[in-house]
Amino acid sequence: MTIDATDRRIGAAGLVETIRAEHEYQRETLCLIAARSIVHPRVAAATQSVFANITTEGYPGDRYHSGSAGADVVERMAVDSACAVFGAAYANVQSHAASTANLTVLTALLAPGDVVLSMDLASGGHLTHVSRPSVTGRFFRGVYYGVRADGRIDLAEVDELAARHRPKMIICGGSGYTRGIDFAGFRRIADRHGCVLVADISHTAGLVAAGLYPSPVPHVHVTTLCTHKQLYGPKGGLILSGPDALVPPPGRTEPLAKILDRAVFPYFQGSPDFGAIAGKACVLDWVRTAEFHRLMRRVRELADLLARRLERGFDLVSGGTDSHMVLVDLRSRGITGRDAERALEAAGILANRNRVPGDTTPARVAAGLRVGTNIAAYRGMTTADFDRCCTGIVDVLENPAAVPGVRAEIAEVMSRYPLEGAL
Ligand code: DSN
Repeated sequence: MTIDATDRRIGAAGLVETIRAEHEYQRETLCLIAARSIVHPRVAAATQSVFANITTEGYPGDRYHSGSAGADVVERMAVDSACAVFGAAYANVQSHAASTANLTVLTALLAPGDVVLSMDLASGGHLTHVSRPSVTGRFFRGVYYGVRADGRIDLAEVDELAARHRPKMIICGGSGYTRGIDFAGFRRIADRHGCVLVADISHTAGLVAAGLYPSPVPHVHVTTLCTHKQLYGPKGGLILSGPDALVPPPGRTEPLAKILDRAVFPYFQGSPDFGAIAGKACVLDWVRTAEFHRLMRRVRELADLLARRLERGFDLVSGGTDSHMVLVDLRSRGITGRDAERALEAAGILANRNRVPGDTTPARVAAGLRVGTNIAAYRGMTTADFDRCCTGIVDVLENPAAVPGVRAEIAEVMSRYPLEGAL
């Protein structure tokens, strides 16, 4: 199935046809985009429920519109589940995405022009962590730590940069860092320099929930995440805090929880999306089950298999992975991330270009390729089939002439794995 991206029709019939075509495309495609998952059908139903009809502002028990009792119940449910899943003392479930959650936290805790120390984009940081192309980089002054030659964070470098630049905030976590993070070590540095510590676990939230990746919640002041990358939930963000929620953060007099609630509403947002909040309540309930924990173990198994297969011919940043994703450094192979992404797409395999440590190419080109296993695990791929697909990836990257054969093979393999989702 191919979709004509230049199709400009409008109207219901065209839309229905496009949804069907997209479903067919996703069904027959191997999606290894590390930032994606599949919305669980129960979650999709909750998200599209009558809660999507509600517009109201404020928090449970303190709304600005009548008839909001159901909204109060569903929001409290999502908050309590978020706290239970992540061992948090505080959760705010109203953010529309992790990007807005990050901007909310930055504006809640800093003044314009304050210095923030975060991971640089090429080493795996995120756009909204005060990177230069983002609004966050315009309002705050970013200084950046990278990774060592072995692809790992160097806490001595973080400490040294904090001593030199006196940041008000340190951010850890990102979208291209494949290894575990020493959140307790980051906290020691933050405390030494009197700054607030924020962790963004958008990419690893499912592994954190299943105890397969370190949790920042006991260690950092604020944790942000989204519910659509590794929680198989609706598009949306969460803001969490552990023991620090009940006390003032550095330089403030009010408890952190109060500052964060006020920052989400009324400072940053009006009415939240109650359909999404119902979806968050639903997915956070599922995340606590043995079924979800099994799924996360499978995500890790497939990521390790992917790393073992790709390391035979390619350089992997950090030499492997502790998460769901593998970052391939293509510089020694003479192809760019963009070329690799396009060749794989032609073969029915979706992955995305990503910059790698020390990358001098623009983000649109990038010298690396990021590959992740959330969707392959969710669709129940067997080890044998996933291994065949890994062979296909290697074949395409080594020889563009392999594309038609690999495309046919991927379509055959994926036809045996159903794809849930509304038609
Ligand atoms: N954060 C981007 C990524 O990791 O691809 C998408 O939101």
